[in-house]
Amino acid sequence: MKRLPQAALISLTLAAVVLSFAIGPQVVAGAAIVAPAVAPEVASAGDFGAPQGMPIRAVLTSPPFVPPALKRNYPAKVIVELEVIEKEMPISEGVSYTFWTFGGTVPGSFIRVRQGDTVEFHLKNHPSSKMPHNIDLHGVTGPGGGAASSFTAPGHESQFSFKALNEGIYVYHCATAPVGMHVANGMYGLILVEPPGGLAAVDHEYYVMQGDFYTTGKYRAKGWQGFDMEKAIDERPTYVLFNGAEGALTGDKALRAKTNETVRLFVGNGGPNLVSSFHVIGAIFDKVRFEGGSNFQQNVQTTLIPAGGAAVVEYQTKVPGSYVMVDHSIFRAFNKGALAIMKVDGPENKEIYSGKEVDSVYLGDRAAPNMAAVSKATAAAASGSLTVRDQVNAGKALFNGTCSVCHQANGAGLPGVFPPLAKSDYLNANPKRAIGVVIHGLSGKLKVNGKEYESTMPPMSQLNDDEVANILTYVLNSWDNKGTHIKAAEVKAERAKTAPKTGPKAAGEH
Ligand code: HEC
Ligand SMILES: [Cu+2]
Repeated sequence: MKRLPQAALISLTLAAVVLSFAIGPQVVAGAAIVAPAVAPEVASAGDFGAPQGMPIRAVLTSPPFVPPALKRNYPAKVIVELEVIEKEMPISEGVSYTFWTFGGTVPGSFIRVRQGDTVEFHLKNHPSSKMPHNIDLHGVTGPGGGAASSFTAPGHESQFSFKALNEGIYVYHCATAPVGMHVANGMYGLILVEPPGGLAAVDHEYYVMQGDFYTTGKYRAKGWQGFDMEKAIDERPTYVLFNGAEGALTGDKALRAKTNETVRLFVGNGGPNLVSSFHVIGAIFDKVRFEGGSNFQQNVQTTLIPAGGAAVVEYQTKVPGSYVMVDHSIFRAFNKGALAIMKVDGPENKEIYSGKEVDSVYLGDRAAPNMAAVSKATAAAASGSLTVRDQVNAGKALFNGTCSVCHQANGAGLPGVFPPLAKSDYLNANPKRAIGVVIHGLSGKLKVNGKEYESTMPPMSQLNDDEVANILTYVLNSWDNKGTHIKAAEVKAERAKTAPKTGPKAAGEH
């Protein structure tokens, strides 16, 4: 081929492309210059004849796991049995929520079939359920995607069949009225319809799905939280989460890989309201099948995943460390929970990256969460047995990542910029005044331990009353400070007041 003139080469290439559409990808094998925008594994059509062989029971997996590749070369009858279970589960540390689930998890069980398969779908609704439910699979061709045929009362089962005509990654969800409420309670998942030749082999496949949640209480307000219909209609989520709970994919539940491995993420977005700007900090997606379609995009930093949509994201791990997955609508990541971690182990690769771990910079209290101390304090407060020790332990976990960014982990501050909290005469002269500093922020001239500061501390109003009380109790009992303690009720009273003007300008004014 090398000796052919340019024009001949181009026409040959074009012929190969045309042929590949007419007959199949095998025709162009070896023609490396042809870089079709269509993955070779998706170009072939399915075989849509009658199902062959014995019926097969589908393997379903709970997130973040994905059933193994099918490796089947004929269309079969595949039986899927999925049970709806309404259950209370943690949505954040010390916070519980009554989720409605497909298979007991949020997102629901992952389903994997082959293009051309006839799927016999059995939807059960557990007898303990209070609501009827159904299922709409976006991989179904037919009105309602199965919803009309699958309305199932508590304690009942319904059945319908469909042929998986189109390959791809599809969202399924409940479509029982009020639909938004069923989806907001966690009723969604993914079904993969493999192309007949399967997907290219990779080292890891994981299942991650985003959803937005609406609770009556504030973010991280402890105890059981109900669904808030008004917030949902206004599209003001309390939580935005991967896999249904804050911390579902962090700490020892982080996704794992080794260096120089290939990773494939099936990333869905259940919504009900938000569109996800899915991003992995420190990784570039080698390949994205955006919107779950057949075309792919290469070298992608952030991919948009619509509500009720999904993408297949692939990359190679090269440098070890913690890779933080976020919705890059970034308040969702750091203030509503949309944060997951993939931990990559292996030898350093200084040629590609010379730096250090991302943990402390990006993650704060989410890197090595000791949120158990926080829920212990909450439980103790509820039962009236809260000790200063409980508050200090909880406060320490919260201080790191909230206050330590500026005042430093040892409370020493930064000369001329952030005043010290350790042995601070300003703090110790009037410990209760610090409540207002945290809630309303502080700006203007300030003297701490003989040194002048004129800067701005933003209000930390995202913290709830317990959190502020515990953080300040920790601060006041550390680094040779005076050692009093602050009660949640005192924080509540201070919050009710309007922000006082401190010095020449108040926080937020310029
Ligand atoms: C973004 C940086 C930043 C963060 C985060 C921050 N502070 Fe501050 N803090 C400041 C600055 C700057 C001042 C001084 C403001 C001024 O000059 O008027 C200050 C002042 C203070 C003071 C009074 C002065 C002193 O040293 O005693 C206290 C108390 C305090 N902060 C506590 C906290 C606590 C508790 C947290 C966490 C809930 C926190 N701060 C988070 C920047 C920050
Ligand atoms: Cu439902």
